[in-house]
Amino acid sequence: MTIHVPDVTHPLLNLAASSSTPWYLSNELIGPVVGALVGAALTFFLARGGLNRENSLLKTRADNLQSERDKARSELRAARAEVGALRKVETKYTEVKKILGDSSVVKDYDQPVLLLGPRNVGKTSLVTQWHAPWNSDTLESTRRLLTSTVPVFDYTQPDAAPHFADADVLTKVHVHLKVKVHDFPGEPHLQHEVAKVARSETKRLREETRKALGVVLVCMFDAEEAATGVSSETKRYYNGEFFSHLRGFVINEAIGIERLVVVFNKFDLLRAKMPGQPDDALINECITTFDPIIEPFHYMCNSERVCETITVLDRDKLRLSQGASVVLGEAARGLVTTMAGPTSAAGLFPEGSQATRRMAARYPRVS
Ligand SMILES: Nc1nc2c(ncn2[C@@H]2O[C@H](COP(=O)(O)OP(=O)(O)O)[C@@H](O)[C@H]2O)c(=O)[nH]1
Ligand SMILES: [Mg+2]
Repeated sequence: MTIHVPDVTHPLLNLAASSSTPWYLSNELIGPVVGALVGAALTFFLARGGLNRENSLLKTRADNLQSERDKARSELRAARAEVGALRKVETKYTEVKKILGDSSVVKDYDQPVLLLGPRNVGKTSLVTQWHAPWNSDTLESTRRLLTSTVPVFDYTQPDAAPHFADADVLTKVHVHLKVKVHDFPGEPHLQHEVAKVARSETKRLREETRKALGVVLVCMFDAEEAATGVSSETKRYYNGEFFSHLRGFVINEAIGIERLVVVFNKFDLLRAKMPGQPDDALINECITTFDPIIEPFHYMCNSERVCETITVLDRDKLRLSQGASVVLGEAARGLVTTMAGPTSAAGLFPEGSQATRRMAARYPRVS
């Protein structure tokens, strides 16, 4: 049997064999171990220092985030309160808007109408027929300008105007169209008033409606004069000075003439003077008699704006009265057409009761 003897050449065995110091206390072994331990300790301490720093940074960040969150929370609370308050305002505003929307605005537009003609021709009788056809009082002669308004047409425009209390709310507009009648005295020496009123009324109407409208002239004649001859009163009233004065203002557009309505009043007297003649022939008789007198007007306004009609306005014979509503319709036609449209204007006239336009056919168009 063979006994195996360890190989004494192994360094460790050799070491142990060669010294009295135990092998685990030898310098060769301790040095690296201590080095490793010191290294590990250093690494440990360094790493711990780094972690501490990181930790405190994280803590600072966490603190910051928390205060930001608190701030955001309180802002959210404030914003919620504000939203609540605004909702209340919104509810109130919606209610107010509805009430404003249901309300309406009233607008009045007046067509100026100037009644012209010598004394006793029937100017005041015409106004009385427009206002109170049942009134049979004897009229006093008109010594000064009398002005009054007569309603002619009302209509409603939906969503037409911003409400004065809130421009975002559109409200209905109830429009009242009227004629504003100026009943002048028939004396020629008081005629300067006519041009003055025509100028101020043209200006007012254009400003109010923002349309190129003008005044309506109603020129009245005593139809009986077609049989008896034109009276000196009529000739004196419609004199050259009167026309040239007006013409100056028409040319420089201070006066706009919307319509010229020629009225042959007291037609009952003409019928009595020329019995057996149809009205149509009598109208032609009037045109032949009076047209030369008002001829200068034809050169002041477009002939399309000229029309003529017959009237009987005697309050003693109310049953026979005729034509007052035709004159009113013709006077209002321009304003109603411009503001409410041609269909509304057509409704102003009962079937077949419009003025004729025979005089206009005798003249060239002027603009
Ligand atoms: N026969 C008749 N008389 C009338 C007619 N129109 C008015 N008159 C009368 O004529 C007179 C003068 O009328 P008025 O209206 O005061 O005329 P104005 O001076 O132009 O205002 C009054 O007595 C009226 O009754 C009519 O168509 N026929
Ligand atoms: Mg009068």
